[in-house]
Amino acid sequence: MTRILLLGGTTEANLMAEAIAKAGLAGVYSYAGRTEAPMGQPIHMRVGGFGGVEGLRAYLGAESISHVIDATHPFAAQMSTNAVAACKAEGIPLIALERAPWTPGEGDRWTQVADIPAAVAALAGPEKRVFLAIGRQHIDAFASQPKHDYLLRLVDAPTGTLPLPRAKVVVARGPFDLPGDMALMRAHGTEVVVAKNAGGKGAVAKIAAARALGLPVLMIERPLLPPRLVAQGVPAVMAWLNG
Ligand code: 3Y8
Ligand code: NAP
Repeated sequence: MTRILLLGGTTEANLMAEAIAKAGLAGVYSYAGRTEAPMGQPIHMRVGGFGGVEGLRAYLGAESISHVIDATHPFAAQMSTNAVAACKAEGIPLIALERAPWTPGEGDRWTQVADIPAAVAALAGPEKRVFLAIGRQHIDAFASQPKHDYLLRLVDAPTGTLPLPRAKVVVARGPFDLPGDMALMRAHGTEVVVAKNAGGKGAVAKIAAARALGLPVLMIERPLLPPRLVAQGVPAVMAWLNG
């Protein structure tokens, strides 16, 4: 009896959930609970952490999960690491549904940095108008560079005061588009974009907008993940499920 745990929170996970529902397979879509109102899904949903590797192992057993699909965001490194450990310990097959990273092309002015602290360090120097498009969880790291004029794009309105004295907030949930991001960056007078190399289509608009506007991008590279079976698309995952 196939019972799938789909670790979600991305565009790819949403496409995967549709394929699971269409195939009439039993599956659970799992959100971390980062946002106030996560999108509905065509399969059963659960929201919230599992409680580390041990909590995930207990969940896999209690729910008689037969397959785990990790379709989380490339920067959700802790979840992906826990999934590898828990599935290995429980002897449950795991596959990761990944999207290729973006690569710089003609007209791109990227500075690739290893991680968030390196992006903060790269912002030393004269004050700038910065589009900080990395979400909410790592804004605090940029408090050590308070002089910049930040534009923040968040999924939910911030609660409490922001750690940046000069920050303008836009509350918006992707996927985003090129005209919208060009207009947003022009209105803000953006001089540099800070982005995670998420890959995929949902967050790429700001990268294309930076290229069109001739702006530099501080591109944060993906965290390293433990080795695991990887698929680049939904059909490959469906083939693995039916394998
Ligand atoms: C809760 C689920 C879909 C899936 C939408 C994708 C695309 C739009 C673009 C910018 C960059 C950012 C952020 C972003 C994008 C998709 C996808 C993607 C980037 C939702 C969602 C959840 C989250 C969590 C949220 C993080 C934040 C990151 C905003 C739902 C809408 C910056 C990543 O407030 C918070 O705590 C937000 C946290 C993790 C990164 C961060 O560190 O703050 N995503 N995003 C998931 C959960 O609870 O498990 O609410 O419906 C999903 C999506 N966000 O087609 O519907 O697939 O990547 N998400 C980044 O890529 O840099 C925005 O502004 O240009
Ligand atoms: P993370 O740092 O890798 O995970 C931290 C903890 O959050 C995990 O150990 C786990 O808690 C819980 N968690 C994460 N994803 C979960 C999921 N899908 N279901 C249940 N619990 C989950 O994760 P993150 O970077 O905060 O990402 C959280 C969610 O947002 C994921 O669904 C991810 O796909 C989505 N997302 C993230 C980004 C990003 O930039 N990071 C971008 C777009 C979407 P326990 O240890 O208690 O199990």
